[in-house]
Amino acid sequence: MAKIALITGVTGQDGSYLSEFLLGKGYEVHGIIRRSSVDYRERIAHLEGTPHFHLHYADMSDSMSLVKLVGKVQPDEIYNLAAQSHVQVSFDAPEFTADVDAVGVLRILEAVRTNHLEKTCKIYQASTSELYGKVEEVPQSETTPFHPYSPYAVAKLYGYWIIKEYREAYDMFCCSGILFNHESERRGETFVTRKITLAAARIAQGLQECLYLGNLDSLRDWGYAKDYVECMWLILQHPTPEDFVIATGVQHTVREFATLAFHHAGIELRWEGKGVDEKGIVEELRIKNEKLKIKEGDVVVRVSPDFYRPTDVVNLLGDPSKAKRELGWNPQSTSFEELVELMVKHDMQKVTREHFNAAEYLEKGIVK
Ligand code: NAP
Ligand code: G4F
Repeated sequence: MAKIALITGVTGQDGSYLSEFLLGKGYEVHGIIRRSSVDYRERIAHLEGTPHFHLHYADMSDSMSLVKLVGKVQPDEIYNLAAQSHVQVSFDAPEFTADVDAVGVLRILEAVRTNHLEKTCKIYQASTSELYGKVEEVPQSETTPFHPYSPYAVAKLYGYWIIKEYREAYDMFCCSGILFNHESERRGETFVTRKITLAAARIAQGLQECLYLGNLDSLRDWGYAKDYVECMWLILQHPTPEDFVIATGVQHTVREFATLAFHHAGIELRWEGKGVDEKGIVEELRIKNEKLKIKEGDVVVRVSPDFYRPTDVVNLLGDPSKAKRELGWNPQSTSFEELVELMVKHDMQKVTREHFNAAEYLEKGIVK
């Protein structure tokens, strides 16, 4: 009998990779989608219609929908990935963030108990390095104290503790993966890495002149999302329910990410100034394109305080020793350099495909 997995957040970056991973392992995969006026399912469009992949309408803010769905699907494993996952947005929509990211976890746990599945259904909770927030030690491990530093992180802290509570109170197999930032070609376009790779691709193709960013000094431990979803599964296959830090153990600044991304787009940057006055300037152009709007010496990156946060987490570096030792997971399968390169390559092609092909068709009168 194939194992049955239920994924909340199936339309997101991680949900899409996890679906592919579990289908590859022979699972029957069920995913929760929510109603929206625009059906945004680009990341899982290639899976729709394949056998063993099923989508259901429900919402993390709607207990009844979750209870009914868990009862219908009878999952062996639940991967709770659904969240309002943008830290800056959580300052603008803190109540919604708490409802989905904190109480939503409780609703999943209660849906499992209501359906009397607590002894058979394992639950993975998408916890986060944001829990360390205003960090109390570097690097951060499973024993580092938490100090959440945004409404998002505070909501996720509730999720972390309620998972632990149900594990201890009801002997449920539920665990947290404390995942550090992980990115990919499917990363949401307003997270800093994807914002940079898309802008570098647009600037290199003459479609944008300048990229505006916030805190360039912020340090992150960035890994590749495709590598990280394997860990979610490994955590639920571990003999005992435990929490794990998942990270690469290497950190870089936002500025370093931008320098490397522009390099792969054919633009060498140098940096001048400090704080809001810092600028990324074109040192050398290695691309020839008559549509290009920039030349050497032009400013292509500026700082805008609009992207500063009321409180910002600035020094994340994970210690993945436990995951390496107990799960046999390799934190360095994809290096930082490989990650940046693959994201830029993808976005260079995406920009060409979406813009120039359309423009060419328009010029030739193919599309009216
Ligand atoms: P993401 O791309 O933003 O995806 C979030 C998913 O949650 C989407 O499928 C979204 O659906 C769904 N969702 C949001 N609100 C919902 C609601 N009320 N009901 C049902 N579904 C809802 O996030 P991700 O990067 O894949 O991250 C997955 C999880 O890991 C999140 O919980 C995130 O907080 C956590 N995490 C991420 C990272 C990271 O670096 N990526 C690191 C640590 C932890 P729509 O498509 O309909 O919006
Ligand atoms: O890419 P970010 O928005 O990711 P952040 O805040 O680290 O959150 C992501 O990772 C968490 C894991 O640690 C997840 F839990 C969470 O769900 C999400 O996936 O910002 C990274 C850093 C921040 O310090 C931010 O201040 O980049 C800085 N930054 C600088 N300029 C910017 C920008 N961030 C964004 N989004 N946009 C900017 O223009």
